[in-house]
Amino acid sequence: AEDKGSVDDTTKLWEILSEYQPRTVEAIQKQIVTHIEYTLARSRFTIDHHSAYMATAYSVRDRLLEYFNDTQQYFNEVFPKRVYYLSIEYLLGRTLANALTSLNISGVYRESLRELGFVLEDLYNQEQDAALGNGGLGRLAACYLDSAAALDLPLWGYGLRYNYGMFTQSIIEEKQSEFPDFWLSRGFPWEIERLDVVYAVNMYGFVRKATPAELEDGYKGKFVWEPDMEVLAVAYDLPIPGYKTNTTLNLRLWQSKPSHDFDLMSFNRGNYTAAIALRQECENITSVLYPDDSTPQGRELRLKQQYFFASASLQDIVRRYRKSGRSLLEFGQYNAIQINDTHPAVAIPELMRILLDEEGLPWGEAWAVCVQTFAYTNHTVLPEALETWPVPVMEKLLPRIMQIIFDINCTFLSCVRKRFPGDESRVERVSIIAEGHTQLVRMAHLGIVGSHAVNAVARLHGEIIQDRLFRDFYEMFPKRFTYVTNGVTPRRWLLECNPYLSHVITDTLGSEDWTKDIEQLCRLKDHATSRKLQQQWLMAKRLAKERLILFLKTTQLKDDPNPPTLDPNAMFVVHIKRIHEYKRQLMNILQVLLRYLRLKDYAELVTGTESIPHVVPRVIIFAGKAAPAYTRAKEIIQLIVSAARLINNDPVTRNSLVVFFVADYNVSKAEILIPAADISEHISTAGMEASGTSNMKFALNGANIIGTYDGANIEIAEEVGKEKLFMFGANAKEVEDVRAAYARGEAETIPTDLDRVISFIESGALLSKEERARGITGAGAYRAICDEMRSGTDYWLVAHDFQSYIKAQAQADRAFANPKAWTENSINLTGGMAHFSSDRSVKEYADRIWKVKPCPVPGQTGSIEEE
Ligand code: F58
Repeated sequence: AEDKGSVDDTTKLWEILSEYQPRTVEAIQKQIVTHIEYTLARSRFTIDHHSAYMATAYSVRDRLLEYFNDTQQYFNEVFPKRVYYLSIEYLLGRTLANALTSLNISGVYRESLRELGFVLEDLYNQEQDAALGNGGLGRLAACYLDSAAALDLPLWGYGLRYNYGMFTQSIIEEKQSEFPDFWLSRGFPWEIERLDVVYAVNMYGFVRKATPAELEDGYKGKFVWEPDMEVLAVAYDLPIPGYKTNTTLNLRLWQSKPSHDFDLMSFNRGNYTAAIALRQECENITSVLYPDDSTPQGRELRLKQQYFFASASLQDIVRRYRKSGRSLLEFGQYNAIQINDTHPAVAIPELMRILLDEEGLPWGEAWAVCVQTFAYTNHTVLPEALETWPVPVMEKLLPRIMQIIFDINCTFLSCVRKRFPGDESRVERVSIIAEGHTQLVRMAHLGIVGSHAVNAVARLHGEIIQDRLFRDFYEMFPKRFTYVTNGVTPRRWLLECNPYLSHVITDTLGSEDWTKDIEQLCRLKDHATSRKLQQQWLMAKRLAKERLILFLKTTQLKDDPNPPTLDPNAMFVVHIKRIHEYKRQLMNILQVLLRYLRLKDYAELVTGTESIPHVVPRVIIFAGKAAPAYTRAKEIIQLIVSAARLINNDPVTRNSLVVFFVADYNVSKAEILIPAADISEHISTAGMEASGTSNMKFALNGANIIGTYDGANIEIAEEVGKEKLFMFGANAKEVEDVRAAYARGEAETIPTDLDRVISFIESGALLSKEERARGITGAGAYRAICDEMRSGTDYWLVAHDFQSYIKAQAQADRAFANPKAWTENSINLTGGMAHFSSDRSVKEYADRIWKVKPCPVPGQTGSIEEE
């Protein structure tokens, strides 16, 4: 970067560099064709949809890069306080539509492509999802990047460039099977490889004291880490365009690669096989995203990923800051680093290592810089999901980091002892190191101790972490704790995914300003009773349903010889998220089975009719992935799939009830499912779902919520009025009480309706043909589920909440039967969702936690094309 080349007069260079590409149809067409010929080396005889997509993407990328370069240059000039968002996951989904929308050039591209013989929307479908995340946490990170760019905040994201993203899910013999997702196989046109941005990351080896000779030579630290392995981190930059602004931010993803220097080190010399194996080990670090949604694997590779990520990012951040020539003591005034859950928390001791060993700062000053810089977001209260690392593992892999963590802990615990003399049990509770047979590093404790702010992701979640999970810490640092309720970007999750409704909204409000100034949405409520709007609203919903039906027909039902008919007038109920016991997909499918049994009862009474009268027909859709090692979650998927098979093939009920499990749920499928829903399910056991974000996406698209008093459901209910939603079940406090009663041995008798469904499963009704052929009888694969339901003490309170859930479902049926009132309600839901835009969330982080201000890139007026 220091090498400016040998040209003295750069006037010409600058002149050309500051020319923006024209945005005319003709210029765009030329550029696309140029990419077809020169970038992809295709001829007119070999151009297909995929190469047309690639060429279009490259041409859009060229435009993005103009803004990107201007933005980075402007940030360097102004040198505002910057934010770095560290997340080990980003669930980005597709980019093309998003980039076109942000640059406001979809129309001119559509036109350009049309003349070249392509339909823009067809090209969207050529793009593979970038699925570098598991679920909500990774998708939240992606929404926050979008909002930070739209708000002109000087923010960069850092992450890992996994070769294999979230696994591909197939349903084979009614069970989940996982396949690798090699998302890069057909090329990823959006990134910029930065072979010149490379850092070495140390691993293994030992730590020794610096020698007097080294100190004399200018070495600044007291300790020297002699690593046994050195891995290189290469940067890949992904431009993040801001919606209708010049700002284009950066998501920098690191890929691991072996270091050549290290091959030449003495112990490798001559041992060719070992050297190759070592190179492989280095490459493996960013090879695969961990598909675990519940428990840390305790695997060394995962820790390697985390440290590799933290170290490369921190080295990059410190280097950028140092270039400005400012003092490291002011580092925290110019840099805020947000750690997204504990996965990047090892960045805290890593910054300490850089400041102590490489920069020679004294401990106290280095620590003050750390705490001022870092902030930590917690996303879970599930104890099994709170990360810990065995000390021996960390000591072996990261000897210097382990030493620093021990020192941090020692200093921290002496403060605790001073404040609470004699309270050794408190010391044990808050220690970063958990004592026991094997000592463990508690990453959440490290995150809290090393940050100036710790935030939950919804209000209830905030209360739970203060009162229960981190109570001792809250007593020590009450000001450190806060919550920022999650939000979702209205661009991807309404404007792009639901063009029908967006059009209606823009038409009603008289402008498209709501896409940037989300408060405008509130004005929809003034029109909720308008007949005209209600009709348009219904039509938009219908179009979204038709699109989903088409999708199901061409995928799911493609090979079905006897597919169920899908009626767009039916109530579409959607339950999509990771499969987990606490999210209670089980409760939903049991309810569906009860509905089925009741329909059968009813049909018996009214025999001879084509369809069952006076019943609100339902299309019920489930989707989601189970962690590959999570047996119970996989049994739940199997239960849903086999129930769907039974129900969809029953001629008696099939006009009133259809059930799907849509395989391989991802962001682009969510974009089809969410706009089509009339109702969505957010039915976690209260106190367990930190926030939830799909609840917001559904309500934004006018879908109602059947939900528990959990996470952000509570705040949504407050915002729109809880009578507008279908809320049910035990609240967080009651869940605690019920569990305490269970623990005392006070089992509950299970409700009759639930008993009926369980008996039905136990009768063998859901066994597959193959299972029957193998002589299996009874509950088969669902034995454990049935037993747990019958126990009367199930930990997730499915049995306890069942009856009130059934009631909520019945209320929904009744409400849906009145389309006018339903539609009015739906308009009011969308109108009430302004608060759940990620623009609002990111503003809160910026004001309250990061203390950063927007830094709008001036840019050339008119450089953004108005359509
Ligand atoms: C989710 N966590 C929460 N974790 O469950 C959800 O309530 C919340 O809305 C969302 O974060 C955003 O705050 C979540 O998605 C993961 O996927 C982890 C990935 C790494 C392994 C452990 C789970």
